[in-house]
Amino acid sequence: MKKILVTGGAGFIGSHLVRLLVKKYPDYRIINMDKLTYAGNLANLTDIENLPNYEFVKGDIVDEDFVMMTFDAYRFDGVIHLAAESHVDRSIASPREFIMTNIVGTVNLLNAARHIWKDNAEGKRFYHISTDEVYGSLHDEGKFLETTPYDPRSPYSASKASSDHLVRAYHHTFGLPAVISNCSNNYGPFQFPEKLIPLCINNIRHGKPLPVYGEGTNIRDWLYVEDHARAIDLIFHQGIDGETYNIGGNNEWRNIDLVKKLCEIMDRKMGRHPGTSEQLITFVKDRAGHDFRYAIDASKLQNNLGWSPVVKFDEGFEKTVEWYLENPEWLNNVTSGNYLKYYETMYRNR
Ligand code: NAD
Ligand code: TDX
Repeated sequence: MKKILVTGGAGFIGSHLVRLLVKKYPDYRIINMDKLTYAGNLANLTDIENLPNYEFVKGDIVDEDFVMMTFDAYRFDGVIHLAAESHVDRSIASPREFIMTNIVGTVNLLNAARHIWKDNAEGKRFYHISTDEVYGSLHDEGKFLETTPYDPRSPYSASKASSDHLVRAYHHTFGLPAVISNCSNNYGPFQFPEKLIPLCINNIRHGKPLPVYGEGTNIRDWLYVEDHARAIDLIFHQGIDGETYNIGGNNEWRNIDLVKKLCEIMDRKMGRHPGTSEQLITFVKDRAGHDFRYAIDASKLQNNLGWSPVVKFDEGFEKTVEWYLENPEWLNNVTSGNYLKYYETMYRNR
């Protein structure tokens, strides 16, 4: 029985990945290691938590002894590393946590994997999940390729770029079997409502302003989270060591257009008069160093491994809105307590 460690499995993307792996591979043992920060929520996994091939281990990847002891105890065959501080605005407010988890935490995992696989790394794999933001910011033309030079511009993307470099260095220097993928913006159920889409859904529910940074002209490429999870499964099993794969939705939106589309769907689904939610749109002070545009060329993944997104944006966006409307207790739960304090601090001066 293969033992696969997923770090950050209680977060947004991690929970979708854990669900996919646990259901698809009953002969694998999936171990979810998560610190349960504000973004980690075991309620994301209630439907699979009792399955016999799933296990949760609470712990901090920054804790070197804990990581080493856990690797020694389980002798994992594979690692899929998603645990991270993931919100750009938080990295601007407080970069240190990002350095600790995203860089030091990744090094701890790399060292532990190297340690348990030192005698035989045959069939083992360390898979590092990264982001398109490491490539920097685009103007109107062009897309990021796997060969685009790194140019991270926020503490978050700098910490992710650093961890990518370290994974490559461990592959090159120590022969650690490792792959990396860099994905564009994900959307879907279970995303913490600090990120644009769930934040706006939640605010529309409560008739609160929709804070659009700057003029709302910044562009992001959006991918349905289950398509990302499918790509991760494919790359984990069929990717080539030492390679990097870009993952994207080929689905670029200006923030203001995306928010307007969301308003239209929400009005329809909530039985509100068309145009009601759009009135909540409020242009606020821009994010410091706000990257203008991200766009991914995912043709390597498509050509080499045969992946392409299966969820069309219209369908995925409707499904996402429906999920949040049908699960108000999930939203209410995560928006209480700490999150409210964070929200007040973050938006006080905007
Ligand atoms: P998330 O913030 O929803 O979840 C992160 C998870 O990591 C949480 O469960 C949290 O508890 C856990 N975690 C944080 N610090 C930890 C620590 N020190 N030890 C153990 N666990 C810890 O993030 P997400 O959006 O699901 O992103 C997952 C990964 O995918 C990240 O590496 C992120 O950089 C990458 N990524 C995200 C996106 C996106 O659009 N969300 C796009 C591309 C890449
Ligand atoms: O309140 C907001 N208003 C607003 O205009 C928020 C939270 C965001 N925005 C803008 C900033 C971005 O241009 O919307 C866009 C999307 O913002 P986020 O949801 O914060 O995502 P982004 O900064 O693009 O980063 C995301 O994609 C890449 C994830 O958070 C990262 O983890 C991932 O690596």
